Parts: sequence; C-alpha cells; structure tokens
Amino acid sequence: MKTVFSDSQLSHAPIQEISDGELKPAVEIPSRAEIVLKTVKERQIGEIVAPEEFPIRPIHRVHSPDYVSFLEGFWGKWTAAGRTKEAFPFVWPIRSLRKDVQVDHIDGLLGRYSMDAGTPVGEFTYQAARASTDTALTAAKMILDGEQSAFALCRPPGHHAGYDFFGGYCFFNNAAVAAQYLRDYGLNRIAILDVDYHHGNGTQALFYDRPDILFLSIHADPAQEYPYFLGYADETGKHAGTGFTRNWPLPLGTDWEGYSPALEEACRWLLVYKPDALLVSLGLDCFERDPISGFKFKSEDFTRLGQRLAKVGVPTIFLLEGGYAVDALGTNCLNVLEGFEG
Ligand code: FKS
Ligand code: ZN
Repeated sequence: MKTVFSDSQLSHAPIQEISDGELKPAVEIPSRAEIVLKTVKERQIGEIVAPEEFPIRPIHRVHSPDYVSFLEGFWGKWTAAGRTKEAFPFVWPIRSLRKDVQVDHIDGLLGRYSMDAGTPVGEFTYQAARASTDTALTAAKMILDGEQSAFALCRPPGHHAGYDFFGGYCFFNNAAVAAQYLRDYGLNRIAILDVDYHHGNGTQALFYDRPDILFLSIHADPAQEYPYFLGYADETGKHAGTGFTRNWPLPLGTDWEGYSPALEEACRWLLVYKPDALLVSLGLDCFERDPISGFKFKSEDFTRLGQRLAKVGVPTIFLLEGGYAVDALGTNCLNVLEGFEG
C-alpha cells in the first residue's frame, strides 16, 4: 500500500506539556513520524508520496470556519501579545460562565477553542495540521481512485479534535475530514474504527446523529482514563444516528486476550454495516511499553490486529493517531500494515 506523508507535518514541534501536575517533555513529537517513515522505507510496503495541497473547503465541511480562522491567525495574535513560547489554554467558558460573549483576547480565545490544557500550540501548528489533513485527504482520494488500501502517516493526530475545538494533541480531525470527503465524492456508507488507546471523542461527536458514518471505538475506560467525559458504553448515537456509534471501554491492564472479543464484535458490526470504505484511526498506544497508556499489547499483537482487519474485506485507510513508545512505534505500526497486507 502507498504511504502519504509531508515533511511540513514535522514543523509542529511541542517542547513541553502539562500533565499530572507537572510540566513534562512533550510526547507528541516529530520523531514519532520520523521513525514510522523510516520503518515504512525499511519494510518496503510501497511507494511514499507527498500529499496534494487541498483548499480549505473539506476542512470547513467538518470544522467551524471561526475555529479554523482562530488556528490560522493564532501565532500572530499570540506574538502581538508579547508571548514568545508555545501556548497553553488555561480558562474555559464552562457551565455558569458566559458562552455568548465574543472574546477577542488571545487567552480567552485559547479557552474558547480547546478542550484541555495538555495541547501546546506553536508557530507552525496550523501549517502542520493542514499538512496532516492533506495527508488524510490524499489517502481518501486514492481509495476513490480504486486503491484497496492506503496509509495516511498523519501527524499531528486528529481524533480528539471536534467541530470547534482542539485538544489531546489534535487540531483538525483527519479521519473525520477524510470520511466527509468520501461522502461528498460519492461513497454512501463510511465506517470509522478507532483503535487508539484513548476514546476518539471528537470523531464520535462530529457524527453522533448520522447513520451514514458508523463510528466504532475500542479504548481504555474513560472512567479511568483521558478523555474522561466521553466514550462510555451507553453512547450509541442519537436521532437518525441512533445505533451508529458503538463503544467498547476496556479496563486498564487489558492485553490482546481481553481486547480481541471487543475487536470481534466491532468487526461483526462492520460486516452488518457493509461500508464502502473503512477508516482506521490507528493509535499504537495500546502497546505495553507506552509511556502514557495502560494496555498490554505486545508488538506481535499489532500484526494480529492488521490480519483481523484484512478479513473485513473493505477498502481501508489507516490514519496514524497516537503511540508514544517512539523506539517501537515504527515496528508496531508496520506490523499492523503488514498484517493487513498478508
Ligand atoms: C496523562 C495525561 C493524558 C492526554 C492524552 C492525549 C492522547 C492523544 C491520543 C492521540 F491519538 F490523539 F494522539 N494526556 N496523565 O493518543 O489519543
Ligand atoms: Zn491515544
């Protein structure tokens, strides 16, 4: 299968992040993409192509124009306020505060358009996020052109980003933008299977009331893990989308044996739904040595995951999401892709 990637995805280079009451070295860093790219070359799974540059329209089909403009203009406003380093939001318009005021201060805007304080925004974040989404869209176009599979080496990741907010290291929801693009260009039913360790709250929320984009997610129980406020088993969609969202929250410590029954169920849903294309939000953070996660996948289990997904027998796009054990990230990612190719 072909891999899509652009060097400008490396320009977003966070230095620190806020977690566990500390400022720690950032984990969603450029070397993640570099090691995956290196392993793609070593294992020779196919050609590596640069993404096409898409206009803003496919992003506007999923994200609000004011949110997109905020990200685009962010660095100018931030530096005009005298700030020189990467930004973190720290105040949000929750519940009893006003949501109807048009804030213009950059600190207010950061809170208005974010879900957490753990996602640094820097000088090149917008540019890198656009390139990451271009990568996803280029992979989608390959499927429309008749390819059976494609690998979108997305970075920054996307699945936590929603209609008008960033968070969880995500800015534009690459999988969601690609799914909507496939709908707009002729496919009728799209399925998204999210196997990142964290629940894909952004993707779920974007399509929660729609039957044309099935969202299935297997992840750490949000009662015990980020993002805490979405991803429970009782979330199954609403209105016309009722029954078209499914969640399999699993306990910390889950290994392949504990995981695979949920994967089997998800695959059964895929067989019933018969999508025209499958998008896999591919996090590799279920790995046992992942520094921020609590599942127990071994590297071989990622091969099994790829093999199982191949049996679904649908044109498939893999989109990189999380995974922070950088030394093993290339191996684990390519194990999925090779398992899929057989
Ligand atoms: C741990 C704090 C957790 C946020 C974790 C974000 C996970 C991001 C991801 C993505 F795929 F989007 F990158 N901090 N004490 O892996 O889901
Ligand atoms: Zn994750």
